[in-house]
Order: sequence, then structure tokens, then C-alpha cells
Amino acid sequence: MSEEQQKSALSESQSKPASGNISAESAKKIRDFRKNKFSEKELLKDLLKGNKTALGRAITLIESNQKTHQKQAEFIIEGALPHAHKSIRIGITGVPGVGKSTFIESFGSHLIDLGKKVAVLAVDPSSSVSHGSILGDKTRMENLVTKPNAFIRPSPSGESLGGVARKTRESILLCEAAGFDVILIETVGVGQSETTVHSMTDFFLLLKLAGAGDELQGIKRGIVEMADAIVINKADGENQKAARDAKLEFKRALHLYPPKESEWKADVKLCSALYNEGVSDIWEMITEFKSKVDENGYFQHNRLEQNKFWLFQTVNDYLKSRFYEDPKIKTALKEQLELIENNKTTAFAAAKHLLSLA
Ligand SMILES: Nc1nc2c(ncn2[C@@H]2O[C@H](COP(=O)(O)OP(=O)(O)OP(=O)(O)O)[C@@H](O)[C@H]2O)c(=O)[nH]1
Ligand SMILES: [Mg+2]
Repeated sequence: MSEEQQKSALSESQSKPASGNISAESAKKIRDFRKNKFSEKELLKDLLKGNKTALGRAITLIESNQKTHQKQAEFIIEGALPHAHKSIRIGITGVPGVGKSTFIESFGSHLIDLGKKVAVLAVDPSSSVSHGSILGDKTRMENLVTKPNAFIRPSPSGESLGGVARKTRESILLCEAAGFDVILIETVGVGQSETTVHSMTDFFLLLKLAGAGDELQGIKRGIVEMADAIVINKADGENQKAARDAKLEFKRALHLYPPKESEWKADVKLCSALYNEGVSDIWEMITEFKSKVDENGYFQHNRLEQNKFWLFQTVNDYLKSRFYEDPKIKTALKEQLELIENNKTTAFAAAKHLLSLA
């Protein structure tokens, strides 16, 4: 990435106030932030007060690949950690068009009406092109976007799934430190992204449509197994009967899956995100889940297991990128690839040679 691009990582489409009337002080803060002239201590202080602009900026630092930004981000994360409020992290997945964004708009607004503070993040490794489904979909969250107690952030762009995952995990912590108590994480389910989101959330919700087979919905069996709830969306209008039938079918199918370590039995719910039907029921179910896993200790256990998993994941990612970014390896890799192309070596021998250089 060029220096210019890295600098522009600090441009903040997210945190610009909606109205043009901003105070001279805010305007100065924005200018200073763009010029990288700001104190991370101050930023942390504002973030801990629940200031969304500060939160947006801190996440921008996490997302930047520039060394100074990374140092600033580390300082802020460390300072934020002890203040992370209790939250519930909910993963939401489903094929494109199933209604994830519409659901988040409806569900998130309901939670805000209940007095919650809701943060919406996305894990979308393909977002380098589309710049994150959430941002493009902001029109689908037009109500939520305007709420003072909602914070919406698209997926970090231009990254591998590993990079997106780490940045999202750190962003979750910052959202919690800023007082957000429900964190919704949307993923469109390309490649391994559902597994990634599953491993950073407490509750995993799979959105489905009635009347389409699993193959049609592009749902892998493993995803159903991970789900704590299946929500059949678009259960409205002519779709209602099909949705009820699908509910029964899924309920039956879920019996075939092994019991979960959490002792929670995955449930199937109907919902119409567009007409705000069924969302309160879904929140009640999640509240029930939370009481159960608090009581049996699974909630805490699972978070610790996730932390351990992410420790290994981070080390693996670090080792991998350090390996591939080493100029010595880069040259040797090119040579070995040529040898393979000319049938002069085997994949195994080439790999062994490269590893011996590390
Ligand atoms: N009838 C009906 N339409 C819905 C419902 N929820 C969403 N839709 C429509 O379905 C379309 C897709 O909805 P989105 O919320 O953008 O779906 P998504 O899963 O976020 O899609 P991607 O971001 O592309 O993965 C839109 O036209 C919505 O208006 C619903 O409950 N009922
Ligand atoms: Mg969407």
C-alpha cells in the first residue's frame, strides 16, 4: 500500500456528522485527526465516554496498516480492555438477499427501543471490491443509522479473512469499552467467514428462506450445526404457509444434530424483517439462551476458549505473513515455483527448502 493510501485510511466517512453544523472545536479535531495530530490518550478518554466519533477513529487506527497507527491502536486497545462492558455478541449469517441487513435494521431498532446500545460490524473478506456490504446497504438500515445508540461499521477492506478477523475482534472490544452492549456481526458467508464469525460470537443466528433447498441456499451442513437459531425470514404475504412448513421441517432436521456443548437446543423462528414481525420473539430467545449459558458456565467457558483459539490464530497469521514477506523467501519462492513448473522438483521438496531458509 502506498503512503498516500495509508494516509487516506484516516479519512472518515463513518464519523462525519450528518449535519453541516459542527462546532469549530469538532472541525479542528477532524482536521487534526486527518493530519495524525491527536493524542491517543484523549481519543481513549472520549471512547470510554461512549463518543462514537472517537470509537470510529480508534477502529480506523486498528484498520490501518501503518506502523504508527498500529502503535496508537495498541495503546487504545490496552487502555480499553479493562473497561469493556458486558455484552452479548451475536453472529448473523445467510446467503445474499436473505435479508440480513433488513433484519439488523429491524432487530437493532427493537433493541434500541429496549434501551440497548447496539454496534453492527461486518466480516466480509470480499469487501475490497464492494467496500463492505453494510456500507452499501446503509439504505437498508436507514432508521438504525440515525439512532444515537447505534454504531454501524462496514467490514475492513482489502484484507484476507485472517486480517479482517483480527481487526473485527479488536473492534468488538472497543465497541464494548464504548458501552455498546449488543454487538451484531454480519457475514455473507463466503469461504470460511461463517466459521470465523462463529468463533468470535456468543450466539450464532442463521437466516434462511422458506421453499428453497439447502443446495439452493448455498448452506453448508456445518453452518446449520453451528447455528443456535435458524430464523426463516420473509415469513410474510404469500410466503407465510411455506415459512410455517419450513419451520417444521427445520425443527425436525435439527433433531438429527448432536447436542451442543452449551446444552442449548437450537430453535427455529419465523420472522419478517421487512414488517418487523418476530424480532421481539428472537430477542426473548437470545435472552433465554444467555440466562442458560450464564447459569451453566458455558458463556464464560466459551469466551475463554475463543480467546485461546485467537491466540493461536494470531500467532499463525503472524508467522505466515512474516515468512512470506521475507525478501529471501520471496526470491526463493519464485525460484521454487519455476522449478515446479518445469517438473524439476516436488511440492514437498520445494516447501522443505523454503522452510529451511526461514
Ligand atoms: N418480503 C420481505 N422482503 C424482505 C424481508 N427482508 C428483506 N427483504 C427484501 O429482500 C431483499 C434483500 O434484503 P437485504 O436485507 O439486502 O439482504 P442481505 O442478506 O443483507 O443481502 P446481502 O447484503 O446482499 O448479503 C431486499 O429487497 C429486502 O427488502 C422480509 O422479511 N420480507
Ligand atoms: Mg446486506
